[in-house]
Amino acid sequence: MKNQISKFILTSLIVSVQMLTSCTSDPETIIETVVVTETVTVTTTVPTTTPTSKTVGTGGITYIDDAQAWTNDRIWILNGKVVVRSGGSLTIEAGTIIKAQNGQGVEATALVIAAGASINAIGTEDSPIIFTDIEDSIDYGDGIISPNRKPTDTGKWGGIIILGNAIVGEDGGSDDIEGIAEGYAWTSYGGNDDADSSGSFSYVSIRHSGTQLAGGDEIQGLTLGGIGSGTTLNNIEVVGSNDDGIEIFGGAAQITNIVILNQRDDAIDLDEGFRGTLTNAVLVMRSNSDNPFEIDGTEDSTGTIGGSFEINNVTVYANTAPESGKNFLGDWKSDATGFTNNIVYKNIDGLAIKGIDSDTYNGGATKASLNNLNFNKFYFVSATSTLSEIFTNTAVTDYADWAQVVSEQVADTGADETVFSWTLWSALNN
Ligand SMILES: [Ca+2]
Ligand SMILES: [Ca+2]
Ligand SMILES: [Ca+2]
Ligand SMILES: [Ca+2]
Repeated sequence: MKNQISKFILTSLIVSVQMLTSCTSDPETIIETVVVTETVTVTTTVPTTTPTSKTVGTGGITYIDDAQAWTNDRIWILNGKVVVRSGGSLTIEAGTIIKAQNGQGVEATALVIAAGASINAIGTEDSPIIFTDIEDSIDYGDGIISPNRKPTDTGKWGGIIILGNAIVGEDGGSDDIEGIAEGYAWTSYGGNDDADSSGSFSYVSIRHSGTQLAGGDEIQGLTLGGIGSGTTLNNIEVVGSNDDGIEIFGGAAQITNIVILNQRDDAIDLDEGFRGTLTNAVLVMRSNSDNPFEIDGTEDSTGTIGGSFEINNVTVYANTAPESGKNFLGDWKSDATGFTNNIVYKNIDGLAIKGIDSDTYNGGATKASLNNLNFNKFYFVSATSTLSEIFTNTAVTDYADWAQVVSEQVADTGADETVFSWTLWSALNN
């Protein structure tokens, strides 16, 4: 502190000399330059004006109803449910690290963006936004890899829920999001606007989520309910979710560039007549993962609210040493309709598809009619597996029209992995 004062006085003297020189030489101006070469070494600790962390929430439910911004000059700590309600907005600066408290059950921490609210979390390839748990010691300057957390650590906090007003295949066209609470305005999602925007969510890594919330339900790393196509969703990584990686309830979201690593249940889970698209994904199973895809259809009992999904360009890294009853290769069920296209599976020896709902299976292997369940370009990379083994749990008989076993990956099939250099998955593998 003393040295800092000395520096201030020196600076003041220089300014004074220049002013005096100017005044006394009027009207002819002479500018005299004083060069200070003395080096001032600060040896005392200067108190910082910003705290190294800031806590949001008090352990119960905390509402954000205005415009808030979380910046990358401190660690943001979430404590309990932090809910951005309709009309509110949350901006998260590129590179920001957010850590969630470890509370269980009703005390579990989650970030909820309600329908009518917006999130603007826009990271970059060089500065992604990281959501993790409070015991993760990662700090600014550590890069993408945590010094202490393992990528298989799961269930340390709740997760992120974003809700909107797009069409949802549920009785009455709306629902309360599962696993968090019921009967609040902010838990409801679904409406009539498939072009609805909930903001932007880009270059975000979500880690170690999936602790049990109220009601004993777990939520996924990222839960989307009734999200419209006006929402920007791209470059999203979910690591170590204790439930699904991303679960989507209805809506028309268009999501690109996804990495799901080490989830316990399903990597991508679609429900309630999702009518959007998922494009370019890498899905990496651990020994106790369930499926890369768990796809359900509409839950509207009147049958009037349908909706067909599209999944394109995915590489699935299955697990060569799965636990008993784990690591299936996908489950399309409950009248799911949509198109799954250009999927590469690796590390699949001994594994099989869990099921393909025969009620809506078209077998046409094209998306000519999206009100059916269609598949195209499935590649199983294996030296030992056969198609009949892979499809043994299904009633499908014409799989050879759209699926093949290949000895190595065919060029330009599956995901474009070059876009994932910013992810933890890429850092761990390179
Ligand atoms: Ca789930
Ligand atoms: Ca499952
Ligand atoms: Ca699931
Ligand atoms: Ca589901």
